[in-house]
This record gives sequence, structure tokens and C-alpha cells, in this order.
Amino acid sequence: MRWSTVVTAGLRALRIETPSWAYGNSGTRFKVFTREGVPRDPYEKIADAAQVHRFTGAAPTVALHIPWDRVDDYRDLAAHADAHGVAIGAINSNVFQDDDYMLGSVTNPDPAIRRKALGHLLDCVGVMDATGSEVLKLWFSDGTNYPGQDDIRARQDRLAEALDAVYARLGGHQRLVLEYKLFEPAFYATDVPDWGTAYAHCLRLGPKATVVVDTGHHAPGVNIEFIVAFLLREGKLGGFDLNSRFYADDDLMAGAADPFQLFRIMYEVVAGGGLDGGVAFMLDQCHNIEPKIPGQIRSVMNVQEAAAKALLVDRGALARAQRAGDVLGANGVFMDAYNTDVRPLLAAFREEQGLAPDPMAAYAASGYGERIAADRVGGRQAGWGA
Ligand code: LRH
Ligand code: MN
Repeated sequence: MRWSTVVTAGLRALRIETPSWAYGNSGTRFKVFTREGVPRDPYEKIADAAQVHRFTGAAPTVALHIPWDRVDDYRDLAAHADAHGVAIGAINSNVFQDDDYMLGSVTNPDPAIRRKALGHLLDCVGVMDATGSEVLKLWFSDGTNYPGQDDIRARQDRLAEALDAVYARLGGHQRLVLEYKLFEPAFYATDVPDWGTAYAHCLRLGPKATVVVDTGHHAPGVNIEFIVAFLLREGKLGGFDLNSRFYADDDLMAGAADPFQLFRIMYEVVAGGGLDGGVAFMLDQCHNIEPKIPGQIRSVMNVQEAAAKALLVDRGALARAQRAGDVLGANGVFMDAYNTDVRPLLAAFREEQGLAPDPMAAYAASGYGERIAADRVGGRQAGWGA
């Protein structure tokens, strides 16, 4: 089997970052369901994220979201993470939940509100200084709901001005990743709606600015792996917010709704050298009805499975078939990898690292879920607070 060296080397390089907010309560505008054992603060969220790394060996960092994860002492929080065998990853800004941002944050017609929003973004860089994080993730809900509501071009000027100020504030080892999204909460024009807009801003900003591809942020039918291949070729793919969807920004478990799409995306990552560093593989999900820690473990496993299949593609045979114009031959090579059951390989890969072959079963057997349900009584369960 050709999988041993290439695949295991690739899997060793694959590091998946889990989002602190996936451990808290989440839902839709119709209902946010609660459940026992949900963390009440960032310390408990990090303890839960550490369980995902404990059983998968592939999730060593946790992304924070500010102010959802605001604490008095971020250095102490980073030390807490370290004590649990993980580290704090990307810092996510939040300029989408303040009443002042109804007509926009950094793009708002009101300069005072723009200054307030920029202040928050700069504060997030301050958090990075304290936690040692290298990545600032910027997503702007900014947009309009009705034609004529505001000037599309003027909003781009305001956005560019804020991005310039944030970029200038970044320290030597720090970088920003800009996330785009087609719609929601804006329903007419979103100010960073697609990869092209994000790419253009990042190109203008400089080498420390790259694009985040959230797999739930495209119009139905968009070929996301094309975007990935293109951005990698340009050296402008900064990372992923991995999740899956059947309709819109459903934020379901990565690979759950469309494992073939995740495979095609991971193949372009592998083919474009995206596993060699510089690309952050972050999950961005909401476990509205399923238990949260097992949901994250399953998601990490889904990404590992897609990566293992992508690493399995016989690139030599594929290139030969492609050069020969052998359409069915090329597609056949690609599908052989996708149709390969990589679960035994992943089980062996985990055992090689001293981990249990089945992380889901190992977590269930650990009793951690029952323990936190019993211990975490009282207090206010964490959530989006939307
Ligand atoms: C916006 C988004 C963004 C996060 C939020 C939790 O839809 O994908 O990445 O800030 O979800
Ligand atoms: Mn996202």
C-alpha cells in the first residue's frame, strides 16, 4: 500500500484548531438549546478543548472570540491552556453584536462608530500580545439590506482605512486573516462578500494579510476547491473555517454534509503545499443539538479522514492521465483515493502515537462528559449571547 510514509507524514503535519464557542450553547434565532455540563467561562471551554486534543492528538490549539472569551488576565488563561496541553490559537474579533454596529462597524457612516470598532480590533491585537497568538481573524458582518441604503464604494474606502490601521499594529510574528461571507446578517450587500474582495484587500495590505475560507460562506454550487487552489497558488490562503452545510451557513460538523467536498478541498490543500505550514485549519461550528466535545472529536476525525484520502491520491498516475487527456482515467485515480476506507489507517496512526484507535469510544469511556455534567452546577452557561 502506498499510504504509509506520504499519508502518515501528512497527517502528522495536520493540526486542527477548535473554536472556544463550539463548547458553549449555540442555536438559531428560533432557539438556543442548553444542556448539562456546558462551560461557564473560557477556562472551562479550554479544559473541554483539551479533551479533543487528548483523544485525537490533532487539535493542539483553541481559537478565542472576544468578548465571548474576555478574562482579566490573558497570560493566566494561556498558562491554563498550557497546563491542559493545548495553546491559544487565533483571536477572533467581534464587531457584530453591539447596537452601535447596526449600520456597520468599520464601514459605518458615523466616524465615531468606526473609531470604536477599530479600537476593538486593536484591542484584539493586544490580546494576541498577551496570549502569544499569531493569528488575528477578522470577520465583518458589515453590509446593507436595501439598495441605496449606503454607498458601496465609500464603505470599501472605510474598510480599507481600518484594515490599514490594524495591519500597521501587527507585531513581527503576527498576521491577520480576513474572512468573507456572501450574506447574513446583511441581506442586500455584504462588504466582504466573497474571496475576490478579501483577496484584493489582502493583496493591497501586504504579506501579513491572507484570506480565510469558511466553507459555509458561499453561494450554493460554488466550487470552493477552485478558490483554495487559486489562493494557495497566490500565497494568499491564510486558513479555513471548516464546517459543513446543506443550505446556508449551517455550521454543521466538517465533512458531515458533504464529505466528498471536504476531500476535494483537502486534495487542493495537499497538491498546493498547504500542509507545509502557513495555513490555519480551524473548525467553526455550532453543536446546536449534539453533544459538543464528541461533536468536535468527530469533526477532527472527519478532517483527518478527508486529508488521509487526499494524501492517498496517486499524484504520478493522476498527472500522467491528465497529460494524456484521459478524462476517465484521471477521474478514476481521484475516486480510488476517495473510495478508500482510511479508517483502519487512522486507527493504526493513532495507536502509533499511543492514542486509542477510536477517539469517540475513548472519550465516552473516560467519563469526562458525566463528570462535567455533575460538577458544573450553577453559574451562567457560556453562549453567543446574541
Ligand atoms: C461568521 C463566522 C465567523 C465567526 C462567527 C462565529 O458567520 O463564521 O467566523 O466570527 O462565525
Ligand atoms: Mn467562520
